[in-house]
Amino acid sequence: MNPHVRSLYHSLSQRVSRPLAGQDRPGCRTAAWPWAKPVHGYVPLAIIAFVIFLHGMTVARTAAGAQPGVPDVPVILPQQPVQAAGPAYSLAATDLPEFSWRGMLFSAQHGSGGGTVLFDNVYVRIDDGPMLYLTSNLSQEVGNGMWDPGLLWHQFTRDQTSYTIWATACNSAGCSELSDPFPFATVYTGFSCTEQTVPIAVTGGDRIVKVGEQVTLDASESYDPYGPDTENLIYRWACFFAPEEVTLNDTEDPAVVTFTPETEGKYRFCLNVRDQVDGAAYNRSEIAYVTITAVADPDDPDLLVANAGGPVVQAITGQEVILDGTKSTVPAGSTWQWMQINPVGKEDLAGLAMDFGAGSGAGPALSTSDYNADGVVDGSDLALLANNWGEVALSGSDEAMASFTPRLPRPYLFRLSINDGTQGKTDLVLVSAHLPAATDLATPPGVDSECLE
Ligand SMILES: [Ca+2]
Ligand SMILES: [Ca+2]
Repeated sequence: MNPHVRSLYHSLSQRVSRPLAGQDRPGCRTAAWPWAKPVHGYVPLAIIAFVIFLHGMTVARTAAGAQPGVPDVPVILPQQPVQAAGPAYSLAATDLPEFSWRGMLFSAQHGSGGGTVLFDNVYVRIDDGPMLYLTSNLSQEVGNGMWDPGLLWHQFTRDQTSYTIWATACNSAGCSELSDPFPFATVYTGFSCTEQTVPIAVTGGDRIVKVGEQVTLDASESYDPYGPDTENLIYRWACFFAPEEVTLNDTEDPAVVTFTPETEGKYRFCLNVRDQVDGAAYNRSEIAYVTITAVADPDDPDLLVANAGGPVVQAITGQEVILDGTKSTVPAGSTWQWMQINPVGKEDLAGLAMDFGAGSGAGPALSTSDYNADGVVDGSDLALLANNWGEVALSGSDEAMASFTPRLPRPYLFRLSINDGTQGKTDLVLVSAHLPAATDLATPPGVDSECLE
C-alpha cells in the first residue's frame, strides 16, 4: 500500500469504525469488525463515503416517518472492499455507483430511540422490474438473548445489472417506513475462473460446550469450486449475537479463531469467505452460521437445549420448508411445540389497502404489497393475502421436525418451545421466503464449465 493511501486509510478507518462496528450494542462486541480492518492493501473508501452520504439522506426522512413503538427507518450500509487504485465512485444522488464484486454484504443501522428490534426486511428491484421481497434478518428479541447484529444481508450480483435495495426495521408493533433506496450497478472487468467461482463457507456443526473452556471456530473446510482458489481464500468470522461481549482471537491459521464463553447461553457466529484476485478480496461466499451453546455441564443427563435450526433459513414460495429442531438436546418424554409468531394480519391488509387506494384501481408499481410481483397492487394481491390469512398450516407442529409451504413472499418467524416436564427452553428461527424471481440473488451466478473440471 502506498504511504499516502495507508495514511488516508488509517485516518478514515478510525473515524468510521464506530458507526460501522456498532460497538455500543449490548452483547456480541468483537474487538474489531472485519470490514473495519485493512484487507490486503485495499481500503474502504467508498464505504466511508456512503456512510456519510446515507446518514445525510436519512436524517430528513426519519423525522417524518416514525411510528410509535416501531424502530426507526434503517440506513443501508454496503460492506465490501474497495480497490484503492480503482475507479472513484461518484456520490451524487443522481449517479449510479458501479461495483465490480459478485458477492456483496449489506448491513444497516437503525436510528436512535427505536426500541426493541425484532427483525428487518430487505427488498430489491432488479433493473426495471417490480420491487421484490428478498430476505429478512433477526436483530433482537426480548428475553431470548438475541441482539441487533447490525444486520447482515448477503446477495450475489450479475454483470451489467442494476439493483436498488430498500429495508424496513420491524418489531411486534409493526414495521418502519422503507429506507431510502440504495441504487447501484455491477460491472465486472475480469472473468477468470477465480473470479467466476464463488467460495463456499463451511463453519462446522453446532456444538454444546462448557462455560469457561476455549472454543475453536474452524473454517478450514471451506472451499472454492475452482480448486486452485482454495489456498488463497480470505476468512472473515464475526459474532452474530451472544449473551456477553465476545472477543475473537486470531490464530496462526487464518481460517481459525478462538473465544472463551463466560456466560451460559447461545453464541452465534457468521462466516464469509472470499477469493483473492491479484491480492484483492473479490467474491464473497454466502454467509454460513454456527451456534455454540455454552452450559455449566455438557454431560448433564437432564440437559435441555432448544435449537430451531436457525437463525435464518432461506426459502422459495410454493416449495415446502422443513423446520428442523433435531439439533436440540432433549431428555426423553419432552414435548415439542412450533408456533408462528408473525401471522398475516391486519397490518398487512392496511399496507395493501393504502397502496391499493393510492392509484385509480391499482396501486403503485414499487410496493411491498405487490405479492405476486406483476408490477401493480390490485385484487390479485388482495386475494393472495386473504387466502393466506393468519398462521401458516404447520405439519408436525408438535414434533422435532415440522413443515409448511410459504405462499406469500415475506418473513415467517417461528418459536420452538421444548418442555421436559420441569423446565422449558425456546429458540427462534426466521424463514425468508422469496418469489422465484428473486432467487438469482440468493445463488452464485453460473460459471464456464472448464472452470469446474
Ligand atoms: Ca473463485
Ligand atoms: Ca400484484
